[in-house]
Amino acid sequence: MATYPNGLRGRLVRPHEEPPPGRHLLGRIAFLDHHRPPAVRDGVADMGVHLARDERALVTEVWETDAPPTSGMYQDLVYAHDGEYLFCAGQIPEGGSYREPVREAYDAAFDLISELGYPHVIRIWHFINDINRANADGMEIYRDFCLGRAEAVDRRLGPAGEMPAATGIGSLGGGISWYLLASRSGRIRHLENPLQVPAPSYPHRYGPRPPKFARATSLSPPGLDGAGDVFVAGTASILGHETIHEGDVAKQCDVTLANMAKVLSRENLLAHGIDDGRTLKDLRLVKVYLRREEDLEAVRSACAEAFSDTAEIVYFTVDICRSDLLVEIEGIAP
Ligand code: 3EB
Repeated sequence: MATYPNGLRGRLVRPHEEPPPGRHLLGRIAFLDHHRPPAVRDGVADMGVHLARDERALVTEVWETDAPPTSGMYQDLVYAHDGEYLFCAGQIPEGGSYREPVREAYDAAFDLISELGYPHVIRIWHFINDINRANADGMEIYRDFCLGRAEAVDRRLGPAGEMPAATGIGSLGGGISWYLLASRSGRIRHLENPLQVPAPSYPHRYGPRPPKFARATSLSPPGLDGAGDVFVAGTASILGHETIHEGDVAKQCDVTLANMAKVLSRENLLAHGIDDGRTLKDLRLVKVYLRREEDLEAVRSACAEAFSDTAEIVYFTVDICRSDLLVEIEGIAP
């Protein structure tokens, strides 16, 4: 189980499992076989994401900290904050176009972050139903989503505004479910991967506006050296900006793992001014997304070899933002 030096820790648990003594539940994301709207449930900021095809896949992600949180609703978002960390989650109902509702959802989250005073966004996840399908105007839903996100980010942060590590992946229902973590005083550094074009600089052929996220984000307590916790974004078989090894899941796994290793490497952290390093064996709370159920054994054996025996790893069969991608992996290296 991952223990983060700064008090924030994510864990995968069974539903209704209580936090350890002295720890508090900041937020809860249940991966379900249906979706569940964002709400405060039993005093906890909670949302259910439709990501499980059957009961075997049900799992709950909890974010725990050292201080008791205050929770509530802000517009359509559920949130909780403890003085140092903010968790916030929302769902955008299924619709013919996501550009505007995504812009509005991001606007609401930016407002919440500034009102409550948690300016450093650490990590964002987006689960997008029918991600590869066309919207009402014939635009792929992922591209439609990226358009709204880019406009919201431009408006708040300007065109050079930096966004944290993110995941943008398919889901099985519920429109777009998304959540984020932010910090009040933590030191946030966004990392890129020298093997990959930064996503915000992807060329136009991938959509009218590029995806806005960093390859990884490091969260360290102020005043302490080192990388702290490194949140690695959803990572895939992309070199430069191009998908590599179309149709070959084993090779896509290899490139994905090599990309993750590169982002975490001492060489890369040094290039970002951080005197530290991580390896794949440090990763915890690993989420693996695969497009085809039949690839599970191949992906599982690649991951078993790459990651630590003690890492928590979950597998979800969902669509991935590019139709030629078969696998995407994320994790956290404390
Ligand atoms: C990629 O590297 C794969 O749109 O927020 C990974 C992580 C991907 C996040 C997002 C997309 C996103 O382009 C896709």
